[in-house]
Amino acid sequence: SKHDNGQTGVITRTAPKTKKPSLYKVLLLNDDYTPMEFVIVVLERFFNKGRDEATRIMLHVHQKGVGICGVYTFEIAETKVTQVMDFARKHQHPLQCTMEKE
Ligand code: NFA
Repeated sequence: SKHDNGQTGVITRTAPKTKKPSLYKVLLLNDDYTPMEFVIVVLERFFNKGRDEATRIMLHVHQKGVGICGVYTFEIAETKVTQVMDFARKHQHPLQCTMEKE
């Protein structure tokens, strides 16, 4: 926007202010029943992970209890959570997916 330099009256232009969106981590939680293969498929299908990265994240969740699938703006993160929860329910697995602000 234009700003008047008070001393000289010279009009300068600064960059229009943009605001960076808040980011949200999408998390998977471990449970005792969801098959490892199903979790790998979730990471491949909904988080665009390759087989090796999907396996690494699944094993991290399995061993630590929780893990990050990706980081997104609010609306994208919310959509991922809904997609994963719907997919897990459809296949009758108790897998839980949540999001938290970074
Ligand atoms: N703990 C599950 C099993 O042993 C695998 C799993 C991993 C479930 C990551 C949920 C998330 N079958």
